Parts: sequence; structure tokens; C-alpha cells
Amino acid sequence: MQGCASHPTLPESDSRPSLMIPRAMDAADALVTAGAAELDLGSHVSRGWGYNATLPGPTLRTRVGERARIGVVNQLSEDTTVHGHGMVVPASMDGHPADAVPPGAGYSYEYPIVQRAGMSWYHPHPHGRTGRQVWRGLAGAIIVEDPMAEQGLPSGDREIPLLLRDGLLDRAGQLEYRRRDSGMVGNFPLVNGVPYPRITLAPALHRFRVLNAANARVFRLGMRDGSHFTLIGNDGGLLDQPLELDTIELGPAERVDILLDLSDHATGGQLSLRCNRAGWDLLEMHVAGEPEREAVIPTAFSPIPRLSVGPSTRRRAFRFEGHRRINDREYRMEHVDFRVPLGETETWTFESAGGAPHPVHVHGTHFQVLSRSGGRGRVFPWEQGWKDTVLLEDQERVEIAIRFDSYKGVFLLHCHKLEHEDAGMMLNFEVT
Ligand SMILES: [Cu+2]
Repeated sequence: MQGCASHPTLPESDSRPSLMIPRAMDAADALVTAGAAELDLGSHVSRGWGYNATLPGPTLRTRVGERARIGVVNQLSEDTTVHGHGMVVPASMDGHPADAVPPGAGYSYEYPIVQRAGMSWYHPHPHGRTGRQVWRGLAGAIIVEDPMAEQGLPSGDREIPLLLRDGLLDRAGQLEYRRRDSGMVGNFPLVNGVPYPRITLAPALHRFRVLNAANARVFRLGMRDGSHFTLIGNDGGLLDQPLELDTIELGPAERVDILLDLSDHATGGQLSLRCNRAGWDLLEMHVAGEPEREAVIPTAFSPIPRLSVGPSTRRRAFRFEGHRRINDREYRMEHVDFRVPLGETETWTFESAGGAPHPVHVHGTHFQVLSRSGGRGRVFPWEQGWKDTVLLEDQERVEIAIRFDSYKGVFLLHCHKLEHEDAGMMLNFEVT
């Protein structure tokens, strides 16, 4: 890549850096500062930005029925906001670009947890600057727990968040953002902020909560030896039953919850999680320790009711065109583009018209993917249940069922390829 002198290459196994597990923080009373940071990239330190000076920022943990109070201080030299991606919150707590937090100011994001358990994440959402702020290092996980619904699933150090993204370094080895209309992509992976890490795991059942935190890159996840893992959840929490898979394609902002059973692996065994699209060895896993009691994967979780749609359901259509427009419009921050009644199920179709992939994200609720025509032509197992982001590849048309049950107010519909979002591929809608 022109102008890029070097990038971290896959190190020898014993010199791979350890996987960093972000510090957990109770979301009931969390204080998060967005500011300049010296980011430890394993091989060296790079200037960047971070929440509490780390990439990823602290993992904010909360529970169904509790209340989150996340104080944010902006120590950047520009406006920012904090959006809880996947969190169902009042419009004023959603980090909308109109609610910008100026340099030196703060904002208290406070809301009750009214949604199912699952992994969401937080990142900036300021007008026109989201791509650069996220790329420089501002992102972290939010985990909503539900001890009843998650009974029997691995927890503690058997539950591992994985924030996947890519990176690009300038000649001096500093993380560099180069805005491109087609989306900012880097040339090496960062897993929890570190390139090509390794982790030592007991021969037991492990839960990986995986987020694609990249600006524009799509990951195709699989194990190096082609072995299966068990998909148990995605954006909006647990599916109704576990599924055995060997591949998952994850667009920007999408999440999957997977179980990996290492209980019959002997000490000394080695596995790797790969991205088979980029050909990257993302995470090397070394098995060590005494086998634990036999791992039991639950056979079912709570059933997920289907949103009911019929011939009388209101329909809306959105064309994602090129690099900056939806339905021939660029984003206007103060303009409401359409209105949606609270509590009514609608069907929306997203169609790609150049510039794909477009990971389409809706704020304020979760939705269900009904169909995909053109392109890949089907709904994938990891797109079942409740979603907040759905990947639209070239020539594709995706239909979803959606209903807003919780809050009135102005929310966003946008492409989560962050350079598309910043260029205007975003609409305001008002739930009324
Ligand atoms: Cu897009």
C-alpha cells in the first residue's frame, strides 16, 4: 500500500502478544473519558485516542432491569458523542450528532435496561467525524447480562469479548486514518487492540462474544482446521437454539456470540480463529490445564416471537446509493426524513445500488430479517433472531420486520461503513 512503510506481520507463535481483556466496569456508575492515548499495539506504542486511554475502552457491564449511568468527559479537541450501539435508550441518550458534546464538556448517559441480554458496544457518533474517531481508537463493549436466560453458559474468564478491527500504520508506526469514499480499510488485524494475539485456554467450554468494530471491513470467521463452533447469539442476544457452524460472515458493527468446546483437547493443543476473507490468523489459542467436568451446551434458549407481518403492513423502501446517499438524499442533521408510529410493525426493504457492502443499522430498536434476494440470495443462520445491523452486499435486497416499542423521538437509520455514514448515508426518522 503506497506510503505505508510497514505493518505488523504474523509473528512466530511464542512471540505473539497476549490477548488483552478490557477492564470491566459496572455501567450503573461508570465514568468514561474520551481523550488522547498511547495505545499499546503489542509490538510498539502508537498515538491514538481511547476511552480511558485504552483500545478497546472498558467493557461496561449491566443487567436486564437495572439502570445505566455512564458519565462521559470529552477531552478531545473536537465534538464527540457516545452512542450505545444496540442499546434501546431514549432519543436524548442515543448519542445523536445533534447532541454533540463539545471539547472540555461532559454528558451523562442515563437509562433503564429495557432489552434482552446481549453484547452491544459504544462508540462516537458526531456529525461527519465518526470514522476518524473510531479508527483512532474510540470503541468499547457493553454487555447486558441476564443470569436466568444465560444459565449454564460459560462466564468469568471463560467468557471472552473479542473486538475485531483492522489497522494501518504510517511510516513512523503510528495508527493512521486515511479517509476514502469507499471505506477505510487497514492491512493488519487488531484483536482487542493488539495484532495477532495468543491466549492460553483451559480444556473447557468457552464463550466468545465477537464484535466487528472495523470501519468498513467484513470478516469471514472460521477455525484454521475447519472445525465447528456453536453459534448461540447475535446483535440482539441469544437465538432460540444453538447452531453448529464452520463459517460466519460479520459486517461492521455486527456481533455474534459463539461457544467453543475445548474439553476434549489435550494440553499442548493449538487452534486458531481466522478471517478467511483477509487470510488473517486472528487469534491463536493454546490449550493448557486440567480438563474440567464435561462441557454441556444448552439445547435451547427462550423462544423468540416472530414479528407478524401481512398484506396490510406498512412498507418502506431504502436504496443505499454509491458512497453517500439513501433514496437520493444526503444526511441533514436538523431534518426529519420520515415518521414511524410507536408500536406498529412495519416492513422495510434495503437495496444496494453501488458502493456495497453497506452494513445497514437502525437505532432505537431491534428487527428481524425476513428475506434476502439478489447477491447471496438467502438469510444466514447468524441473521436469525434480533438484529440491529444487517449486511447488504452488491445487488442485494434485504427485507426486515421492525417495530419500535420503547421510545418516541428522533433516531437514525444509516450505513455503518463509517466513511459512508460520515459522507451522508444516513437519515433521521422520528418515532411518534
Ligand atoms: Cu454504505
